[in-house]
Amino acid sequence: MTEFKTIDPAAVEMLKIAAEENISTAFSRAEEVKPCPIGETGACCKICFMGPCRLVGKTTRGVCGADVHTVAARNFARMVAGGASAHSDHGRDLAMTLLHVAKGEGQGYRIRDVAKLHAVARYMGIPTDGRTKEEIALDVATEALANFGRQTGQVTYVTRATKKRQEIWKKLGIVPRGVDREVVETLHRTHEGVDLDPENILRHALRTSLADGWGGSMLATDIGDILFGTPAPISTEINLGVLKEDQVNIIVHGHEPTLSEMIVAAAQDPELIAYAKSKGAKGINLAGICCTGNEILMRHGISPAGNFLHQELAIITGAVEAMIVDVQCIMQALASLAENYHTKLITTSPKAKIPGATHIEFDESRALDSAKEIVRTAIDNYPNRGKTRIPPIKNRLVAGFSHEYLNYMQGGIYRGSFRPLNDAIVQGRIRGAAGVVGCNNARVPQDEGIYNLVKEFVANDVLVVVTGCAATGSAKYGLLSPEIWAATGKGLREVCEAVGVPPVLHLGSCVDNSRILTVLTQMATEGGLGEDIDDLPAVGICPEYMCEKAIAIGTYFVASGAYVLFGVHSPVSASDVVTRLMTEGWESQVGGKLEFEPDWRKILEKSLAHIDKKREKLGLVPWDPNRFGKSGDAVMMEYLKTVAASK
Ligand code: NFS
Repeated sequence: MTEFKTIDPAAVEMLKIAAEENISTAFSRAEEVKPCPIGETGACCKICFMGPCRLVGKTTRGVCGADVHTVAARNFARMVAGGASAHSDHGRDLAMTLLHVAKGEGQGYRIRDVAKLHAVARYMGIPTDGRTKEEIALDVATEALANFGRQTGQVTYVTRATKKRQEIWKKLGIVPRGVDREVVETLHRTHEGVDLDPENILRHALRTSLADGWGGSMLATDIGDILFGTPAPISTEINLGVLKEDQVNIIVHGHEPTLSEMIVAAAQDPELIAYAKSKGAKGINLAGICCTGNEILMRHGISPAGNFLHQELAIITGAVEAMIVDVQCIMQALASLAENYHTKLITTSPKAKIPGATHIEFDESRALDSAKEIVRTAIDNYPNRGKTRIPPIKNRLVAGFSHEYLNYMQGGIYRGSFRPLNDAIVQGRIRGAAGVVGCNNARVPQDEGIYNLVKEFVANDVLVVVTGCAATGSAKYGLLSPEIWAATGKGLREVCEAVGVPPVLHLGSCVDNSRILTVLTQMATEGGLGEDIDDLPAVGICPEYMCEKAIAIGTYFVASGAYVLFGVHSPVSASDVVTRLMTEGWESQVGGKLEFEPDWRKILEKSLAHIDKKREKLGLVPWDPNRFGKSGDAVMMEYLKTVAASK
């Protein structure tokens, strides 16, 4: 490790400059601001004004008598509600956009993927025969919006889970009704003096998380695909080296594709390109940060400039004319940082303003015009650029794996299924599957856990799916490029070569973790690997979680039956009761469990042990690293060499 908490050489280069110029970043602030040792463990209660009560040492109860178990459970449930709100509000916004498009409003948007619209309509029981796409879209948007305010019944997509899973949820009383209802109920239950039983609080946390995973997030993914296209493999470059010396560099940062899609369109507008040239630039170069970066990467091949901890570093290059942000994961520090450079920080959402930033509200009714106005502001800023220092560091990556594409690649349009994947797992060519997802966290070395885990999984014949900042954190080091083949286990390599996919599949942004739910459900129902997600030899890992959204995601994977491991530290470590409820307790109730383990090596050990245990339980042959590798491209190349030599 370097003196900086990152394994990324591009980040190191920028952090050296920041140190020389006395510029503060999240990396330096993480050294200066120590985490509160009480809040960090979940032992601080600040939900009423007799406190805050800090339940440490001899203090075992707060003024109201709440013990540390109730306090830690309440804190955790509120994190789930916060995370579920963020992703689900994003889903709601997309449903609103679809509604506008269906009504012929929403300038610049259209229904791009009619096949996906029909598939979603089928999930929702909406008729499609003889109807226009606008008529169908109107019903789909209306049904999607009903998921938020529904008071009784269930969110529409509950029926997409396996029958067994639906039964488990029903029996436990955690079938999510409406997104808003579950979130509000969490806030009510965790208000002072309401639900004081940790087990009962945590059970509702499961329900709230399900409203996110199988509700708001899944709708966000589906409607995003309808409006902007379902992703298919696409290749480009990644890291700060994608910024261009001679072009207007615009970074879109945040989450909702409604904004970034229009910025993509505006940046390709010939008039604006000519305008950029009139200012002395050779063109307009768009790059992404965080999940909005993943959205436009997946659908347009726009290069990501980095993940969460790169947002400040991009500005320090001095080469960014504008950073355009909407909602989520946007550091307040960007505003004061940008004052040191010519970069304009432009906020666009009425929900998210930052003191010191320029606010240009993105108006969806005239979306394209709004986007053009924002891009023009960036171009106007190009002549103000001073010294630049773009690190010449980038890597190639392949992204764009929707679950539809995964299905298609395993047999084409007519015979697409998950059979080949399931068979490969049954035979032991593929040992199991791992999802590596989530954020960067300035408290731990940037990308270290993500990189090492993905690398080791692949070497051990574990197929990996990645999303969010973990996807970016893998791609920056070539793990999503052909370079990875040499380090891939023999069995996994054979399968991937036969099917024509890499061993690390980029499934998109964090709302697209819902794509993983769909993939896992499809694997479970395909046959040969049990009946439900908790039967699969699979794990979910969030090595560097940073925010509440990650907690909500982890929780809905557990509620869906997955073994989930988080890095960093446990936000409930103050309570052995809560820790046990989330592990043994949840495992007995829903088949999945949530553990926190700061050391990535231990995460790896536990993951592989879990995968092997599930293989054994399914009665599959034990994984043997040397059993396969006698076919495939690598062997063919060797064979061809021998043939050539013998001539
Ligand atoms: Ni996910 Fe996306 Fe990144 Fe973490 Fe933030 S961008 S929604 S929360 S930091 S992965």
